[in-house]
Amino acid sequence: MRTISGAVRAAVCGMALTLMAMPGISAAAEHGGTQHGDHGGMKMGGHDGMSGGHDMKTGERIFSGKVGPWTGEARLIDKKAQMEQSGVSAKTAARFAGERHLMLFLTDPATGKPAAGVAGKVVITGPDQASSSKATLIVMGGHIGVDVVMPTPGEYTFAAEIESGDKKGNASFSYTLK
Ligand SMILES: [Cu+2]
Repeated sequence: MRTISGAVRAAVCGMALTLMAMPGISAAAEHGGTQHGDHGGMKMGGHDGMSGGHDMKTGERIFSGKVGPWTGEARLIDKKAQMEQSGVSAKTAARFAGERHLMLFLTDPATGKPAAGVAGKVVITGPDQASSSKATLIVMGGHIGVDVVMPTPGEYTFAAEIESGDKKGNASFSYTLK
């Protein structure tokens, strides 16, 4: 087993994971406009101050292309910068230093609508190549995502595996942190 060093760490919000693991609730989130409520659940898991608006196409686009049968787009949000923009104190924003939020948007090319029922995992490898971590992508309204800690500058690679029923797709992309 590979050791996960401090260089790459994917933080998964346990609360959201629990909620999303229950099919009834995730279905309600898709149809009932309760996405923001679900992100309220994330708040309890420590994402305080994260507004429900992160489902919009915010952040930086780091990938765009085919992911198996879907059209995919990956975006990365700098949480500290987002916090600063939201007007919280510098001290509060500083708590998010090094934290990014990875979002994957998958759409069905036939309908242009978000792909239903997608789940996935992503392996993140840090600049030193020696450390990597595997994280579960959690359903969050219109995207699947996870918080990623990226403390050191350099190139990070992301290898995502997505599935929905018998459909599967892979995407690999990288991001250079300055
Ligand atoms: Cu999200």
